[in-house]
Amino acid sequence: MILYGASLSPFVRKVLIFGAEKGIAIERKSIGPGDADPDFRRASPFGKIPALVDGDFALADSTAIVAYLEAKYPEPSMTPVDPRDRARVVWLEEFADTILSPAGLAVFFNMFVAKMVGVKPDMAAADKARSETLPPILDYVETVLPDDGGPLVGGMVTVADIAIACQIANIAYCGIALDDGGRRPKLARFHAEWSERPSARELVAGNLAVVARG
Ligand SMILES: N[C@@H](CCC(=O)N[C@@H](CS)C(=O)NCC(=O)O)C(=O)O
Repeated sequence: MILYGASLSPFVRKVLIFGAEKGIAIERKSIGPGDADPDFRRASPFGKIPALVDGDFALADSTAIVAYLEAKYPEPSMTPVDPRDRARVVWLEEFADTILSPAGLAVFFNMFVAKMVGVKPDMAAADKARSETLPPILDYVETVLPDDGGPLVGGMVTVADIAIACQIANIAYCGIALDDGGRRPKLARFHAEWSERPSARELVAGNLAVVARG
C-alpha cells in the first residue's frame, strides 16, 4: 500500500498516523501537490496530497483514505459504537480539515512553504491569521479537549484526535504559543503528548528538522 505525499502536509500525516495506530504497513512515496507522476495522478486527479494506491485501487483525500483503512482493517476499531460519539468524531475531523487547517495554513504556508515552492510570502496574511483568525479557533479546541488529557471522544483514540493533532503540529512549527500564557493548558499538553506518541514521534521530529532548515 503506497501513500503519496509530503509528510509536512497535516493531511498526509493524518493518514500515516492513523495507519500506524492500527498497525497497517503503509509505504510513503514523497511527492508534492501537482506532481505529474501517473500513478499519483490516477489516485489524485486534482493533484492534491495525500493519495493512496492499494493494488488496483486508487483513492485521494485523507478522510476517504481513513474511511477505507478503517473498513478494510476493522481491528483495532477506531470508530465509536455510540451514535453521538460517532457523529462527534465526524464533526471534529471536519472541523480540523476545514476550519483549523486553513487558519493554520495561512501562517504555515507563508512562513515555510512559499519559499519552498518559489512563491512570494504574504506575511500580512500570515500576521492576520496569527493574531485574528487563529486565536478563537484554538480557544474552541481548548473547550473540546477533556480535562483528564484522554482522547477527545468515547474514551478511544479516533481520527478526531489525529486530525486535530496534525493541524496543531503545523501551527506549533510556526512558533505560535499554544497555551497563550496559560489560557490553553489542555491544548499545550495535547500537542506535547501527541508529539511524543510512538505513531507520530518520528514524523514530528522529521518535520521539525525540515522547518528549522527554512
Ligand atoms: N481534503 C483534502 C485536503 C488535501 C490538501 O488540501 N492537501 C494540500 C497539501 S496540505 C494540497 O494538496 N494542496 C494543493 C492544492 O490544493 O492544490 C484531504 O483531506 O486530503
